[in-house]
Amino acid sequence: MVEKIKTEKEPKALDIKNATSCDATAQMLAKAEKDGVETAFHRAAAMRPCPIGADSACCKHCSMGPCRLNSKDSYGKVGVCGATIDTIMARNFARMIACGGAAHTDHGMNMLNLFREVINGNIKDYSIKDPIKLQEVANSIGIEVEDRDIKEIATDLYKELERTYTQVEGEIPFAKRVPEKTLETWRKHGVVPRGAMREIMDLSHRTHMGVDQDYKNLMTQCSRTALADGWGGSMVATEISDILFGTPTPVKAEVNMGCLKEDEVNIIIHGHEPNLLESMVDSVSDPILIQAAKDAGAAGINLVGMCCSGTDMLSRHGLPHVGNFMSTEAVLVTGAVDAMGVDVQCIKQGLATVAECYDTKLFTTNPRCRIEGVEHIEFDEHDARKCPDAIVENAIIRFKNRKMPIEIPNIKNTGIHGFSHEYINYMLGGTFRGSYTPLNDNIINGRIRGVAGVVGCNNPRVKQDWVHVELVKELIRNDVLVIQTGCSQLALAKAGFYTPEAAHLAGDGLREVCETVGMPPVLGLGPCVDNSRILIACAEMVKTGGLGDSIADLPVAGAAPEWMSEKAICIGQYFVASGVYTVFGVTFPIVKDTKFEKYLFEDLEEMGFGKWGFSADPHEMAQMIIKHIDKKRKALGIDKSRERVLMDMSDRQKLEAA
Ligand code: SF4
Ligand code: MSK
Repeated sequence: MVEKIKTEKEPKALDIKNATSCDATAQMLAKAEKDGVETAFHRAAAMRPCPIGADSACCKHCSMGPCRLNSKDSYGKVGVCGATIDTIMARNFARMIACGGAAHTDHGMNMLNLFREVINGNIKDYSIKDPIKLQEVANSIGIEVEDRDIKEIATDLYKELERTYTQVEGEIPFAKRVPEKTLETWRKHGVVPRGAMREIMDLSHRTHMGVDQDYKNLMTQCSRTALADGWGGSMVATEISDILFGTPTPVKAEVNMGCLKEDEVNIIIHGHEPNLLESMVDSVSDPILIQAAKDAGAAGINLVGMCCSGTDMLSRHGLPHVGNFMSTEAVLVTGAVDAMGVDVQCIKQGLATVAECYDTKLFTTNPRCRIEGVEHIEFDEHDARKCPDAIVENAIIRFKNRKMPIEIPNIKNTGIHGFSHEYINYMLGGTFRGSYTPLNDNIINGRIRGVAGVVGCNNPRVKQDWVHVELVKELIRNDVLVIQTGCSQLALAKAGFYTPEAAHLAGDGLREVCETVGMPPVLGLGPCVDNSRILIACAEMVKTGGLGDSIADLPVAGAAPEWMSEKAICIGQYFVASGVYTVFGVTFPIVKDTKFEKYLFEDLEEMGFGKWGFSADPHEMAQMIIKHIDKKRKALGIDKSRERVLMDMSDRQKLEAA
């Protein structure tokens, strides 16, 4: 029996039914309680969020404070230095963007370093798997590709993309992919990014005590920094991962905790950088290690992904995925996990205690992310098998000595994942004349009302997965095509929306398109860093024509209904700065009825950007998005076409010919 964890205070009872709509997680939470084990769900129930902190109206940027302001006295009171509530909120918002952007761009820079070492022949375990993608990316930023060998192109691409991080003047390379009118707006407002290091440093400096005390000026640098992530660091991470590991194409895959196997050595990799998981695939396929597992009495080695690097491998290779952010502790409660390796981002420190309770071997692998008391086996791509092999060997030992009773929820969901922006092109336009024209045409003729990116985290302050699923249900029912990334993709995959058959849940127009093409009404594009794929899809829609001249003209919107991380705020800001209406759920880190709120929720749109929105209710959120899409359709003069969406035979033939 698992020893009961000592907590300072007994947690308040958790209402499991209202904590999660993921049945596997609910089953494991009930088991955790029986076993006396605490998870983030229990800690959230026991810990009330600080109301001042939640509104981001508390400043502790110097030791004259902390200074707390709130809406009641927001304009009658200032901090000791005189900072107003708008300054304090904007500075706190800016720090979230700087930190969230740093996480993505550091990940991207690591991928670029890996790319350089592969090109130079210093890393032999990886190679360029997708030379066509290499040529396309190089071509998109003006690098000559005709009659040149791959190594030459790759070397030039590396040098050019390094500027994404380091350049101190001028525009980052991927600014060339931005639609001209959107770029004009950026230039007008001075937000075209330089290198991410420069922008993050600049923004962090401004938030220091006694520097930028004009919320509008701060927000300009927030946009510039966030864009250095979306069209910079994150986009590099996505494109280099595709070049090195292959561009995703649709693949059938299984998700949920039922992917664990009682008679096999179960290994979970959880985090964000795909290279560790790529090398794990080699380790678990090694005949010597497989034999070692069999000698220990196992039927084999079962490698599964979790969180975002798991979503990356799910999309790219169809590797099974056992759950999203709020299930990372719960999955250990099965007792079936022999080892879990983690790299960076969204790794709860609480995993250490839960792993100890169930005798699971937990390993940190990245120098940036160590956890007190957890064994560290550093992953070094120059010797890429050392760390994964050690994780497998430890997992086999744990399997051999399993003492824990095992309970694996018997729940698995099959679906189609791996819809890169390139594949959307081929799928809708055909292999020989890939194009976004059929997508644009179906939006113009009203079969598809618009497109919504529903992305982001789980948050134990709301019922896990429920807000994602309710929002998406409502959107597709109203003919809005949904594209997804991150933990949101997993929420909908677990709810069974990733099959072509789920088209019956869509409105008539979207259903017709899905049935004709054979696609689900919800398309998964990969991990949270791959939100950059959504930006490229938006740029392609503008380039294809018929839907306006800038991203701000498109009938599209974004949502992160269960967000929790600073990365999510940075992502939200780069979508807003790119021209997209972006609605967040759970809570919004500002005080209502302030100038800063009006700036984010109204003024930015008037300046030619997108704008922020907030609702904790998925149905209201859906209506806000639909209203916005309809507003854009009206401005484009295509609002009447939805009245003529019923297909006749010639319409259907046109779709099929595409
Ligand atoms: Fe207070 Fe100003 Fe110091 Fe912030 S920077 S803690 S508002 S005195
Ligand atoms: S893992 S950032 S909880 S999407 Fe990318 Fe999920 Fe959000 Fe982490």
